Amino acid sequence: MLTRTGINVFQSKDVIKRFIFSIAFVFVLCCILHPSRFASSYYPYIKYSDIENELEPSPHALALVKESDKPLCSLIPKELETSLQYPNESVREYDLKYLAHMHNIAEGGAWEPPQCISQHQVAIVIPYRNRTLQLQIFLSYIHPFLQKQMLNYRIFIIEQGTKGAFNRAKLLNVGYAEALKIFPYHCFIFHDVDLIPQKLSNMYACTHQPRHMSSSLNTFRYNLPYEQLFGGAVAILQKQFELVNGFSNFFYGWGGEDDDFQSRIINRGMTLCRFPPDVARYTMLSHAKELPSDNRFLNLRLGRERFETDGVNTLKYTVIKLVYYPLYTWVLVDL
Ligand code: NGS
Repeated sequence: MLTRTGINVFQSKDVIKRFIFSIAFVFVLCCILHPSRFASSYYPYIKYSDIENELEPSPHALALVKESDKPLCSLIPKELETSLQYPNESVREYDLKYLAHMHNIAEGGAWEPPQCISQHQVAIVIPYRNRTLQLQIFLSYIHPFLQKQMLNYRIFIIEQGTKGAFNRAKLLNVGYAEALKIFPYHCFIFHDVDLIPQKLSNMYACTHQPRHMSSSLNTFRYNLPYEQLFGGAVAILQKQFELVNGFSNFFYGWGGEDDDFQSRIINRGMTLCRFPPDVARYTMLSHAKELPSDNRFLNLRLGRERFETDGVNTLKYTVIKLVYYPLYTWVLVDL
């Protein structure tokens, strides 16, 4: 049968079918190449108004308040909306000494609100080697930031004392183990030293589900490069970290350890969450890009078989030095 234009009706149906098929094919391809654009609900963004409901208070703090004459601090202090200045990049040793004094920071970089009992008892663990200037900028910025959030916190700098490839994940496991020797923290924040949070509403506290904190980063033009990204700065409850057996100790060199950690969490039936992109905004301090490790994909693939046998339950290290500096607890470690 011919139409007025002379095209066979069956032929034209075929053209339409092919057209629809091509569109579907391109769509599937786009989904594969850019999962973050098409699967934005894969891990939920918590609504701004729900942030308070999602925060998990420390049971230890709730027990403490019964024996104290101080009241509980609110979960989120008021007046947290303000944007912050970019940190001062020309910070000096002298400024840092002054900071500890001015902000009543206890030895080892610990602080808690004087007027109430914080509901968040947080260990901030930073893996470190050779980034003096970034550390100074970070410390001068983060202490006043955390105090405005009324947290009970301590900053741990875990430095790899040995040469050779850097092992970010193992240092974080060490930070976890060393922190628990000092205080029963209920919440852990694993944080790179080059990340500067831009919004005070980005609470440095734990949510019911593990949270990817640095999801809106200037170097990624405030977009997620891929949906499963769980690196940079993350918050997880102590009990959840123990349940997933912490990080793998196998990842020497750059890349993959955070993806493995993400798989451990999902494998244990948890999900990830994120604060809204305009809250989870970070600036990255500039530095040269690390060379990716050749083993990272292999480690990642084999990692699944090691969730139970490689982690905090098999962690071995030697503390070379542990010093309570005015702005942080420093653990120099031989991995
Ligand atoms: C992935 C890495 C992650 C890393 C992420 C973002 O490719 O470890 O890039 O890196 N995974 C693997 O290499 C397997 S970033 O651009 O922030 O330096 O966190």
